[in-house]
Amino acid sequence: MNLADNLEDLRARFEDALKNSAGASSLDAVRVAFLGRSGEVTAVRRSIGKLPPAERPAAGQRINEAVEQMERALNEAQANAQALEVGASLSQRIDVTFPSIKPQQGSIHPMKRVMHDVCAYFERHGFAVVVGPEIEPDYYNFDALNIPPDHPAREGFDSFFLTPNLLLRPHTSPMQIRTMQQHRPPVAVVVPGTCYRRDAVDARHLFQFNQCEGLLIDEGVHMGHLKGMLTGMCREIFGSEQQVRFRPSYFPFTEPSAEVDTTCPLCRGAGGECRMCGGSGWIELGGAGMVHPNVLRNVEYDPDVYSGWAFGFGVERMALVRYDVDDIRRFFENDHAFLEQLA
Ligand code: FA5
Repeated sequence: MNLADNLEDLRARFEDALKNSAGASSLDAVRVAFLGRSGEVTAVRRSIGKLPPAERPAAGQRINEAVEQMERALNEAQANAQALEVGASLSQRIDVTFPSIKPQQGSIHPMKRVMHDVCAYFERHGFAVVVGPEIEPDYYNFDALNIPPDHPAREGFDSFFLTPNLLLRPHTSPMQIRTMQQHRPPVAVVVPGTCYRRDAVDARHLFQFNQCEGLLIDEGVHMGHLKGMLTGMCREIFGSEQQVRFRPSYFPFTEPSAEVDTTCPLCRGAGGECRMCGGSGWIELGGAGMVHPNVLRNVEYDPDVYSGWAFGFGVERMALVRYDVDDIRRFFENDHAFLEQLA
């Protein structure tokens, strides 16, 4: 076959191949087979070397023309194929009833929700919400609360000291003093806030936790008011079915003092080997009592005129009970699956 016949044959086969290919990938295969570096056109080009030198330039030009035509045809076919593919994808039906992927949504942390609800309960009863510093000197944490330096009750508040006289507050009770220093009676405040203790962490203890403190001072305030308010708060937070008991206790800053317990959320009062309540069937929610006359004197309130009560409840402990959680550490593990269940 001479060069002209060769080129004619090549062009005919190329056109057939284009016609028979469907889609961008088979067109690309045609391009490789004919126009690629080891394709058929290259083989024809090589045959130029066998021609007499005088015929070579004309032969080269004919091949180049053929290649240009083939490339044009290929580009056109590729553009058509692409347009068909886009058209096909646009005409695909969209099922608008198909369930969509639910976006992850944040929610208020369960501890914060309890804190908010406790504050809301007291606000409804005329209390103001106040907050105070997390770093306090000895004076506010202990001395002014009738806990002098050598008092054994200090050991109950195993604290993180920053300097010999400055510590991360182990309870919210310092705010009793700060509030009474700033206001004359009547005083009615609730104090939510974070506290820190060097406690060993277990199912009901953290080293960083939250308390809600309450303080009411006026003339004629008595223990019955305290019991009524705390019983109402527990009903609101846990519902009326949850059992709550008041147990005589001791705090240097209240007299008389009580601790408030509720049925253990893990064993539901059965006790035994329960790792939450240690077998008692109850867990402690907080402490409370009538403000000690010495504390009133420390802020220059006359204990013969004014009386009052205070309480301090653990917020995570309340959340344990409200949400039926088996371990207090869960609140700080940032486990989305757990938090989503309570959202
Ligand atoms: C106090 O902190 C007193 N300030 C409470 C008080 C206030 C009594 C006003 C009288 C008048 P107590 O150490 O018992 O008390 O702590 C109160 C509550 O805080 C506990 O019942 C518990 O619910 C919570 N709490 C204490 N330590 C931890 C801890 N390590 N982890 C989680 N919660 C804790």
